[in-house]
Amino acid sequence: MAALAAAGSALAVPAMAEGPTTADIMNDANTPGDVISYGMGPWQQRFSTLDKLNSTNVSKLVPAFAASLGGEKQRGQESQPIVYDGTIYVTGSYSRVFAFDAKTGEKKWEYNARLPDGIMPCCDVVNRGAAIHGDKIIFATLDARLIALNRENGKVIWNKKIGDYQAGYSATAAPIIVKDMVITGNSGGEFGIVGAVEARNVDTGELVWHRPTIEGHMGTLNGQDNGITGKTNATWEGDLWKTGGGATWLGGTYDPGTNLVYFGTGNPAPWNSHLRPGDNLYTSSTLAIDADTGKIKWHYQTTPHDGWDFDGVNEFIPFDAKMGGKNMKLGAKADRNGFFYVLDRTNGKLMGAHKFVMQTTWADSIDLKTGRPNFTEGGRPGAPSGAEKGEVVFSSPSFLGGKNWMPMAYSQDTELFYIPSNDWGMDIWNEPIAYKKGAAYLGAGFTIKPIAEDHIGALRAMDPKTGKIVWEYKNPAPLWGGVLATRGNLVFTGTPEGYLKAFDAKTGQELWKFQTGSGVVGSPVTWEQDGEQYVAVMSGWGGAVPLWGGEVAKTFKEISQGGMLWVFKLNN
Ligand SMILES: [Ca+2]
Ligand SMILES: [Ca+2]
Repeated sequence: MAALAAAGSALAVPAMAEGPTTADIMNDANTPGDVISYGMGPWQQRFSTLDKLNSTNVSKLVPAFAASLGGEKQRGQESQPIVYDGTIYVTGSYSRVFAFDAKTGEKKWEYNARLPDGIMPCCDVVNRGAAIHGDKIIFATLDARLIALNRENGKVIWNKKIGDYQAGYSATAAPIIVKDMVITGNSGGEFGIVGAVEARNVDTGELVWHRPTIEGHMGTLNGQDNGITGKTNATWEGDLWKTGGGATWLGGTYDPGTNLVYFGTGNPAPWNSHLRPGDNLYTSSTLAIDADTGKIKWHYQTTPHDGWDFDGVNEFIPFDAKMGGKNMKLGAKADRNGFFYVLDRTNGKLMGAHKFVMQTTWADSIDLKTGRPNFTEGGRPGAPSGAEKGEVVFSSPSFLGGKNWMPMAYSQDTELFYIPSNDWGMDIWNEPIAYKKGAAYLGAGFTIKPIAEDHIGALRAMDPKTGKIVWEYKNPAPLWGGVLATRGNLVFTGTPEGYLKAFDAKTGQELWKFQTGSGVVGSPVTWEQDGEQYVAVMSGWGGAVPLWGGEVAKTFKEISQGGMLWVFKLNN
């Protein structure tokens, strides 16, 4: 009876969740008064229609306030702010969430996840952002959990495990909201985990569907078996698919028109490719997954039989354009492997593939008919013999990629993609390795090296129709932050040297910069508040580069750590 009474009262007084609905989130790109999704809209183009701040007045952009994440926990701050109803929400390093007053910067609340000893993030203790829905802020933690907080007070509403951290699972991506579900991936490709995409009920956190990314593993839908991914042993020999990697560690995008969720997948495990002959599906790929059924509709593999740690996780950004005289539904990805791919987003057909970096040693070009790379002879590191390491090869891009996690932007005005890229190479070799739960599973070694005298980082404006680089800005240290484009003819991105910079979107001319006191590896956003246009970005140097940078580390050895939210507006 008690249960019935409770149900009755719930019906009589429906628990109306105040706050953004799924419909509001789908419309985020058209509502410049708030930022309620990662990427500023389900397509994640990171384009704002605001133009009060523009290339003629950006020189008058000044800080409105700054807010510290405080404490002793610094390291990489890769988050993108969420702005809603007078509050700015940011995630911080070490699985923290903060709510700040959007007018004053005063802290409203802070949530610190209690992380166990023995978490195994490969590439710093970062987090890339939260999702907002109704009364909740939802984010992923380094011990592979998804947590929903009450956005008014930071109290936990639900807390769900998405992987076993003791087996190397973790999570750092911003979740996305699709049809009242929260959809997320997992991290841990360097530990022989199995990549997956999963959808949960946003109100309860209960699992709706789970789709592994490695062939042979069973998916689920509403607690029932939902078909094996691919066909067991079709592109993997023996048992290696059981610990095959393919982590979906960067999250995904969503296209309401096709109802497809696009997630990239990471490297096959281990790195030593001689142990796993075959294409190793669906690693180093983009997967298009039906949002309702959790089934893979199409896939495109950027690096078949990867041997360089060319994770294919980079964001796949839907855009509409005329190609070959036809209006096309397209999507683009700037891959770790140095090529920029344009696909038909309805079926995964390759429409174009162009280099966006100085050098690709592993493949010359991409065959537009087959969609496969034209591999370079001798470009793959050699097989170990017995206990001896295999032949060392010089490879470019380095495993940190022509572009890594940092999201590009697409301007609907210039019709260009703005790609935060890096020119660097590596010596790489293979070693013997066997899988052991919770231990690094590489079977490879590497040293990263610069390949240019004057830069590593390069922000590049790419015409997706022609593959032409329209302009580039070179930066001494590696670029590691996200990009924002606006209708004000502006492109913003941060540098490890501590600057947030603004460029002319058409010409690439640098128009403004501000020193934030630590490296900027977060993703900037913009919104309108009380009739004025604001810009916000996180500052705090870290991420994979200082951990794995090898010889390029000299470009950033003087940079201090930090943890600040910076907010700017025009000085009127
Ligand atoms: Ca909005
Ligand atoms: Ca990887």
